[in-house]
Amino acid sequence: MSNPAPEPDFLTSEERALAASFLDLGHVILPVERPDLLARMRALIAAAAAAHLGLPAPSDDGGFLDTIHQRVDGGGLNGLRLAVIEAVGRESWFRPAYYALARQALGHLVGNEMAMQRRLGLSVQLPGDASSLLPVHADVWDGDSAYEVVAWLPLVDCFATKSMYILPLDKDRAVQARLADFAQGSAEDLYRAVEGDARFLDVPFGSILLFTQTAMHGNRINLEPSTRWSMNCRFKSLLSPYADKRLGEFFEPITIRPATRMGMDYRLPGGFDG
Ligand SMILES: O=C(O)CCC(=O)C(=O)O
Ligand SMILES: [Fe+2]
Repeated sequence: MSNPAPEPDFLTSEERALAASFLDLGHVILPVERPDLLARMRALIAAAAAAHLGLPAPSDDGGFLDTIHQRVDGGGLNGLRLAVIEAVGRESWFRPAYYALARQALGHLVGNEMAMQRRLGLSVQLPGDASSLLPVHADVWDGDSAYEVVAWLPLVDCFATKSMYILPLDKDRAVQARLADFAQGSAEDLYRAVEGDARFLDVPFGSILLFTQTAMHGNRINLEPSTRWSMNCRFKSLLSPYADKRLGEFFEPITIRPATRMGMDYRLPGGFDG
């Protein structure tokens, strides 16, 4: 006798498992869906960084990025970052490739009609450098929509202080409920209060972190001997509420389905009462 077929349900078991994990922790870490594209993306970035420094494209992209602090110091860092981000912006395939790294997971977590951040973020953190740190924050406190998911992509192995930290949702919500108690203090005071619960995420190259920026997160001085390179990009359901970061400015629609396009374009005829 064969087993009876399972009851039909609206969500697949895969969707259910990913949702449960995201809603429980506020983040998930997954293997990228297109390692081939990830390799191309990193090669472009390594070549752009090398060109900015007057060097030939490296043969070992990961090793080159990991050791970039041997070739640039804190003073040259922002120029390097901007040159790389500009090179990325010139490649029209780069954002579709970024999306393709987590297409299925974003479909499960966000939706199948999405808006994507137009300009990708790039973070480079040299060992011991305190100049580009992000103190503990939730982006939603400062003009982002609560409906966003951040896709955070390591270009080298990121772990411990070379990575970012985030609070698990239960701890985060408990602190946010009494955030007024911290209003007089500094961001560092707030960090001290949550430090014990902060999880520095282990996100090796080849994986991608999807997190809610409604949970407190940030980074600390990179105490590892190698340089952190990561990108970040926000995705949201196209028709979900927007905050300060508007559709058409900060966000661009990437997957409008035909029924939505039909609805957006349709105008009711005037002067006709049925
Ligand atoms: O990359 C980091 O360390 C923090 C990133 C962040 O705050 C964000 O993407 O919202
Ligand atoms: Fe953030």
